[in-house]
Amino acid sequence: MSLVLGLDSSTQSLSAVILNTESGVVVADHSVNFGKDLPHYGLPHGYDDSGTRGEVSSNPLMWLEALDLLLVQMTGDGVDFSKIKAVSGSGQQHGSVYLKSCFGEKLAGLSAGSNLKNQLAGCLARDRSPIWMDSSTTSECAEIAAAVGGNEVVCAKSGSVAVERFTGPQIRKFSKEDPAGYAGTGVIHLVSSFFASILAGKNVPIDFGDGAGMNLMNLAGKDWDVDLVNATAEGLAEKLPPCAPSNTGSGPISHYFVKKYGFSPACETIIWSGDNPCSLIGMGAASPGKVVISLGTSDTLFAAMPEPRTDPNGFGHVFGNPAGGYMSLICFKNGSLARESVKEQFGLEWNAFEKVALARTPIGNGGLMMLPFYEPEITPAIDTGGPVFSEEGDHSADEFVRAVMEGQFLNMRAHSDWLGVEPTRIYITGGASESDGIAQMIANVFGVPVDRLDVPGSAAIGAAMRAAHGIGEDLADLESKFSQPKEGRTIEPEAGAKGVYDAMVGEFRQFLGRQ
Ligand code: XUL
Repeated sequence: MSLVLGLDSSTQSLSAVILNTESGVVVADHSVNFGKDLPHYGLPHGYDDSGTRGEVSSNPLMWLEALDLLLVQMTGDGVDFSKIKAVSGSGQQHGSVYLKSCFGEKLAGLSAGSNLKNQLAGCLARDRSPIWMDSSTTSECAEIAAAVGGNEVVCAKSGSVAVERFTGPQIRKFSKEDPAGYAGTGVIHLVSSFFASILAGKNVPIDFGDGAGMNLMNLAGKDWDVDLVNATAEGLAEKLPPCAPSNTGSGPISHYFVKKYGFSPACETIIWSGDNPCSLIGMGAASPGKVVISLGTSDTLFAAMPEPRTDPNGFGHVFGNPAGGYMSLICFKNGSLARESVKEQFGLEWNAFEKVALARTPIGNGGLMMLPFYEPEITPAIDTGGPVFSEEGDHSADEFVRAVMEGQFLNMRAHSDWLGVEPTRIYITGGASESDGIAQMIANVFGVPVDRLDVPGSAAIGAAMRAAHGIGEDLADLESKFSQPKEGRTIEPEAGAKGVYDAMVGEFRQFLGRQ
């Protein structure tokens, strides 16, 4: 039997899947929700957005406690970790963890008699981790861009213009606001490489997939870019772990997990990647051709790319593809966040987002359009202070539901043409992808059939597939077992919808331009 473990540390939860790569079966699927299961951190959605200038952060101690809790719960549910051959993981992208130089030594000496949180708390050089939702670093982005000769240079080197949520601008802000804390930082990890280091019991590299989301890595050279690193903060080169290909092995699992949870001392660890690069693998989209929309806390649209191609408007990104080559990604912050706001405003259940509610309103909402930006949006970078309608008046709950979804996917269509890919089919994943109403909306707005995969959580599945690939299993074989569309659940576009949305996408652009 060949079992591999994939972990996924996302914005709101930490999840685990175990795959049997011989039989093609998902044998375990567990999750700890930060808000519900660890309420004592006071972060109901896994993050603190109380900052007044767009700061959004999380608590690395909560992540550590979640890892122990998840493994305790899985043991309680009868999971036997001794058969796991390899483990890897997926982390929310861009978030950073600031550690003192003692981190590596502490990891090597962890005692199974205590827990991760108590043993590693003293190694934090900063008690908060800024995460991808943070938008507070506009001036640091401008400073970095100016120092290297403009945003065109940042984009040509790193695959993205300087972006508020990316790690480099976040590091610069920390170094300016807390010089002593920055000076006391020995190593800066991403969420992905932080967890990967804990599993390996030593500091491990940052992979090319997630590393590209920092404004620090040179895409072509696949290593830290000296100019960008120097423009970001003094002494940063010494604080960054090395960059490495995503399938890099980092040795056997730490003795902490062997003694405490019964892992085999021969279980191999593979370095982690970001959630979007892992989803690319989990969706079977590692080779160019498939366009994926992931519907999570944020919505993202991504695809493998044969050649790195950058967004002239600066909203899209190029990351490393964990299977080699590159991937494009566009992130829309108002994903589930906006859908949840409408649900809460009208006291609705999720089934309001199903086809049945949409059937009560016409395709195109009779010309009513919404800019669905409940939070400051990333793509495009705009803060409308809340949703904006094209027509004043009291709008019904049904009109709101249609308007938020049409607004989201028209915005996605309007901002993805730079990819130069005309999708012929779209694959969707993430919590909201189970909704037939949302799937139908995507099929209608893009005018192509929409498919879902048979397995849950593509980021965790992709992480587990990467673990198997890292110990020599064939990726194409893994894709044929775990990344197959659910039979009989393809959603076709409705007759006449494409024409309505082809016309509306131009009107949406104009409406956006007037803000
Ligand atoms: C991608 C991004 C988000 C996070 C969410 O650039 O910021 O999709 O990765 O976890």
